[in-house]
Amino acid sequence: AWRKFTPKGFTTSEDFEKEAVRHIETTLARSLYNCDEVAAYGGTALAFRDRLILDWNKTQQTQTFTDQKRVYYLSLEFLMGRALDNAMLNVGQKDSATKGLDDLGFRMEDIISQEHDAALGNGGLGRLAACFLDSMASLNYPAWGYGLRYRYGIFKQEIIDGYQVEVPDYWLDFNPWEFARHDITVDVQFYGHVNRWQDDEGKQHTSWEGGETVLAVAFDVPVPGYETPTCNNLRLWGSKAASGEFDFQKFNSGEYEASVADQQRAETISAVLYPNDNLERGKELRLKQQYFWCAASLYDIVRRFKKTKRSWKEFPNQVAIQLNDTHPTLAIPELQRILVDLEGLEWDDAWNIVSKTFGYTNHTVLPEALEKWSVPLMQHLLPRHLQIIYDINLNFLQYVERNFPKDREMLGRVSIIEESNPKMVRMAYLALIGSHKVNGVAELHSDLIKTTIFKDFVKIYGPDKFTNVTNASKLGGHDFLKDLTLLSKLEAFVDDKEFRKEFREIKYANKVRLAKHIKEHNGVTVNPAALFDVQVKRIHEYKRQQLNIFGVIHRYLQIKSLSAEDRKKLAPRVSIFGGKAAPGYWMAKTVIHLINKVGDVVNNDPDVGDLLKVIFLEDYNVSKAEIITPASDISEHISTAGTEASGTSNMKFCLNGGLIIGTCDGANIEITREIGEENIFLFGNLAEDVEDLRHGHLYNHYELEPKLAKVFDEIHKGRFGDAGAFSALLNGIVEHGDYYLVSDDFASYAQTQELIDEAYKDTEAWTTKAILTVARMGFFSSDRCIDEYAESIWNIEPLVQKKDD
Ligand code: 26Q
Repeated sequence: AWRKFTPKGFTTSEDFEKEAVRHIETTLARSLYNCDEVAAYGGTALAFRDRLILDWNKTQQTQTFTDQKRVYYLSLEFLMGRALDNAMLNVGQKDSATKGLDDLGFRMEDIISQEHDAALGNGGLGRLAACFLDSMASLNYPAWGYGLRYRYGIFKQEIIDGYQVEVPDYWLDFNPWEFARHDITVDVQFYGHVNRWQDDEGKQHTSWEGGETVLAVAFDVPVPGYETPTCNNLRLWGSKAASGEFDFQKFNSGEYEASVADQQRAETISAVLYPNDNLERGKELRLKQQYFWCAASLYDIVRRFKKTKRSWKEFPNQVAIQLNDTHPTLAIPELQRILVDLEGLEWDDAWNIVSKTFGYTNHTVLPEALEKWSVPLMQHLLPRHLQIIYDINLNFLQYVERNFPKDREMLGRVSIIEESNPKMVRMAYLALIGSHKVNGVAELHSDLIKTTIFKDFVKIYGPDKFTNVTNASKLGGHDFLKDLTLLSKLEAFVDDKEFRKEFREIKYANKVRLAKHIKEHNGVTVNPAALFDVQVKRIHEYKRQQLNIFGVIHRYLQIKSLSAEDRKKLAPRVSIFGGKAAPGYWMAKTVIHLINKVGDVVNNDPDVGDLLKVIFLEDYNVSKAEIITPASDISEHISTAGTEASGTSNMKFCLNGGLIIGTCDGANIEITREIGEENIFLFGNLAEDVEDLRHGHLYNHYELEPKLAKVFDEIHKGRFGDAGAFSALLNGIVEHGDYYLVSDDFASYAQTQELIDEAYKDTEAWTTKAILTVARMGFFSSDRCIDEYAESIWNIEPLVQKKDD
């Protein structure tokens, strides 16, 4: 609505053209007469950027003047995707630009696709952070994101001979959306030693000295809200050698190579995003990244606070800091260090401020994903922080001892320090102890953390420290429907013939578009009338892509066993997979290989034809999701119950008129409650039974489910190439306890897939399910989610700007 009052810059296609051409000719120094799509993208992006910048400056100025409480969202990942389409959607005037580009001889779609994805994230956690930035701006919250400016985002995936190959993602060649602030820098210290002394009045002082310094340079990215003048800031830190590192001394004394090496070592810190999703492996460089980013962000936040001349007591009334998982946990001892060592506060006063400031979001209960860092490594890299962590722990354990004198075992269980060899710092415990609220990301998950990993802490702090904020998703430009608040009104149209027809036509058109993409990239012709069955997400054993591909093989064997006559009764299906495996995760890579091998066989079998196609889409990312998600009839969210904290693509698919097959896990449970159980295909064992089933596998003899045994026989016989390539995958299920319960859930899964075949044949009933699903998804808007954080964790209010005259 704001836009209607304050149209800054161009409002017509002619004016847009003028602006775009001016940028192409001057800012980009390109002559119009060899203007290609790259230049046209540049001109368009710069024209819209101009409009954003004015709002951005204004918003920041208003936030400074008003000086109300702000929230800082600390995340090592922001999976933003492309910015131009979003800028056009939020600013308005996309139609003028489309017309203007058309006059210049370009198609908007081609111009949008020139932009490189900002792929600074792995998966769900990074995408959630991007949605949150969007909603915080759209709802006018004074909010900043803080992250790292990786030179390389998540790798690009190529599939070569059915194997994943990783290619570096250099994305910064031309990025009109960032502004280097060479004047905004922070010195970040590493290594060195701790000094303690007493001053004349007998007061103890501690300082951290020596070591090396790396410079953090701010790069700012505007974050526009939807139909509002609020434009927030995402500040990404790049690393650079501090002056003095690459200095003339070394240079002049002939140590040129050494000084270049110093410089490169500094720049390495922000060079690359770690491509692990839900796995931690204590690498020193990762810890350096974490501290570098926490230290720079905290310095920046404190600097801003100090300008207001308020007393330190007021800090938590002015500043909320949200920790996106444990990755930014070092911000806790860092703020304590600033307050005690640099600002001279008493320990208890400082700790009171620290623990009121932070909130911690947990995104996993998987034991292999819980962050731990070795004490010797931390001692070496961050000696003062290790001391502070020990002091935090000492105070905490004394408190526990006073309150639970009879439970001596508890102290070892809840200690921040794990007494292993080497000793380890448990980051989740530190994050929890240093925060005023801890939240899980879906109801089941929030319940699970209270009964498993944080069980003792519920006894210690009481249940109120723990809360749930169910994840959500944003509706973007390519989505099926744009306004979530209007969604529920759709329900009234469920019987409207015209509407139902249009609804189906949109879905069909989206499937045609994906079919075209598949033809171009995979060389396979798929029938858009077939049921499109999609599983796109990071490849992980707990997400069970293996269950899906075994189900596909089962389907293939069934088709082969039927007469030509009986085959005609089957429902045609396209099974679509996509997702990256962490480069060192061999089992996940094996699953990708199997999917591709099955595709080779099935797609070239003349007996099968349109009845089944198996597609692996290369390099799944945010911009590909914009083509894939709206084209699905069924998507798969089939994690072993209790393992997927929430999932967010499940919501995205439902919002786009697709149905889902899923386990009773993560947000699937709440989706079911919202849309009605008649509109979702649930199957499989429940979370409460998983532990006993696993236990049974380990201590009793277990039989493979018979249909799955047939599938394994065919793989063993070499039907999909060398069986040896898949032996580890099969043995994990047959011999090593089937940790993810693939066999236990197989019959239920296969049966549910048959139900889906039947349901899809009834087009009218299917349409009803799909419409009701979309209509009932309003709860999963990231606007709702952000309002919950603002109210129950951050205690902040929106800051609505006055209308511009
Ligand atoms: C940790 C240490 C060292 C290197 C890497 C990491 C690391 C990186 C990324 C650990 C975890 C992640 C990402 C986790 C993630 O994406 N979790 C997902 O978060 C979503 C948003 O809450 C949930 O919907 C998903 O269920 C959850 O898996």
